[in-house]
Amino acid sequence: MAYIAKILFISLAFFFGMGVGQLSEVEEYYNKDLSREEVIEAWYMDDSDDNQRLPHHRVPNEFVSLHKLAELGVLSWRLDADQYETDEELNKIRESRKYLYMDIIEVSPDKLPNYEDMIKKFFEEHLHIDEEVRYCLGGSGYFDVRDRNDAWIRIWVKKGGLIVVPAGIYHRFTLDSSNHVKAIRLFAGDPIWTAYYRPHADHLPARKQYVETFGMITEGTAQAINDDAIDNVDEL
Ligand code: KMT
Ligand code: NI
Repeated sequence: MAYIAKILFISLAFFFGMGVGQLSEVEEYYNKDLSREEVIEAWYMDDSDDNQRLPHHRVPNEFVSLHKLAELGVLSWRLDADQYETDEELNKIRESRKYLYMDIIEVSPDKLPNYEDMIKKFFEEHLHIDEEVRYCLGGSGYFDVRDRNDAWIRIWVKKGGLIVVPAGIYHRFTLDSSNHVKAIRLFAGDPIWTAYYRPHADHLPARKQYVETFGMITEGTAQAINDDAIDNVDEL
């Protein structure tokens, strides 16, 4: 499907008379997106209360594009997780977004203290007054976020995927059936992990700010926000 979309996109670019140089830029941008989609996939969830670690696709599937996620303030990158200790791309993201703090969390029955409690807490719908930034180094997991109509979008983050869940968005996390994830937690400033559970967080300034910023956004603006975030990083 993605392949067909790519061919179509490039044919259109030709049709509209882009030069070869321009085309390779377009293609490079498009390839970047396609490759990001290998480690970050999103879809609307079904309504079943079955095992939270199952994918919960709707029938038929309803995938959600990374641009659509950006409309909700959810940003993402793909990086080389095997090089995270010396990765210039990661450093650029950290510099431009001020993620000075970083640590590693491993979620699995034998690695995380209070595993059962933590797993329950992660999956309760909540928000934070700061961004939740996670970079997956191994394993995988699901970040679920609410869209503007309060429907759940499931975001599957795998090795190499870096995700920014914006301040004030209602969300939750669960492991998938692989039962293991190792991730870097990034934070701008001194880390605050406090979760405010729904509905008690509705009155918080961070929630109001989120709704104001992303509640009525148009597609064009969202695209600009995401492009701007990625460009800012590339410029450094
Ligand atoms: C969180 O805050 O939900 C987590 O840290 C989940 C584990 S990180 C992949
Ligand atoms: Ni959270």
